[in-house]
Amino acid sequence: MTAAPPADVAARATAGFRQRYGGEPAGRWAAPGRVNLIGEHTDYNDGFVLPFALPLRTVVAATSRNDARWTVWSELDAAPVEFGPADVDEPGRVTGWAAYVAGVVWALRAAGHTVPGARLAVASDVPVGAGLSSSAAIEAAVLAALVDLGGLHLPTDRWPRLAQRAENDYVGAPTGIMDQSAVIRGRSGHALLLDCRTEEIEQIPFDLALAGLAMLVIDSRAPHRHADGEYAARRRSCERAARTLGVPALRDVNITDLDAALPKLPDDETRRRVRHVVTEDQRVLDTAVLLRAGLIGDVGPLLTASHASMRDDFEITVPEVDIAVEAALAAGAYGARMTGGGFGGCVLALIEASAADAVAAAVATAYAERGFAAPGPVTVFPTGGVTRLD
Ligand code: GAF
Repeated sequence: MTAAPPADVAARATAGFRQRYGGEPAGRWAAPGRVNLIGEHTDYNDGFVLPFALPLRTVVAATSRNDARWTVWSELDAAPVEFGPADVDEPGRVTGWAAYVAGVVWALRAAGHTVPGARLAVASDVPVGAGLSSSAAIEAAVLAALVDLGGLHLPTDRWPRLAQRAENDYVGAPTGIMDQSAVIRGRSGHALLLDCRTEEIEQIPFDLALAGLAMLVIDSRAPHRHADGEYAARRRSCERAARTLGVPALRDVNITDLDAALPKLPDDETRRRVRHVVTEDQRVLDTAVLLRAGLIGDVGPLLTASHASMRDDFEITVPEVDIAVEAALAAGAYGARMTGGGFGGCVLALIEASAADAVAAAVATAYAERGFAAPGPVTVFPTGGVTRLD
């Protein structure tokens, strides 16, 4: 099964705009979801990640208005949400999905920009709660719309930090820079190697079709259990460990120093958290070496090792994702791992292009045997980042 083409979602955004506001939008802006090939919970440790943008998009149809107010309608809700400067300037006042929109307005204002009032209609094919960065997609699409509508001077390489601030400081989620970077800076046919400390990037060719391969993304449909609290706890644990080790961030613990560093940590749990981050950074760099050499099929074992590290050391997987990984590997996947923040979400499996149906069926059977809700498999390929459609 292939992802829905972007035209459908763009048409829905336009229809929503016409119905809510009357008339035509001044433009439409689209931003993708992302999948992370490898490098989990390394971004807020100043480390390395290797995500790519997905062919599933969020589209914002918008027009400016003369007063400093923002009205947003989304497919997620019947009624639009309206807010003004007083709501925006007090982080947390706008809640739910609209908080991501208010957060972008807030972050732009906090950076000194005069943000135009706007009417926006949002449609999305990026599933919410599946760990595919639906939040970064709406942030990026809204940001692009407001920058264009207001004629703001804001180079795109500054967009990821700004969108991250919206999420960290307005919405209150202590996430890193990976998702916003992937959905803004992603390039078609490439995976994005990002140094999360310097924000330097390398676009690495990642042509699955040329290699006769495919990437299957399987929505585990596991309900997110305590995801927000557990994510924040992992982050705190990593930051405490870095302080104990006397380094700015865990990125500064080299793989060759790991054995010497672990005994300095106070308990087994912290040692396992650190081991995950340090080995995961190395797996990202090793994956990048293989991709540069065009050896896509060879990254499979690194993906599977990443999953084991998340399961055993970082403890962020749940039975549904572990079973999906096991079933995909048993059905012949070269490698498989959970992708994203954890506690549910999606599993990706690197497979022969011809094996998509068989691997998806194997996972579905394993789920049925355990009484899990049916998984949602889809094949994906790297697409470009945020863009103006028209
Ligand atoms: C979530 C966060 F938003 C990212 O910043 C990243 O930490 C990821 O979890 C885990 O790698 O998607």
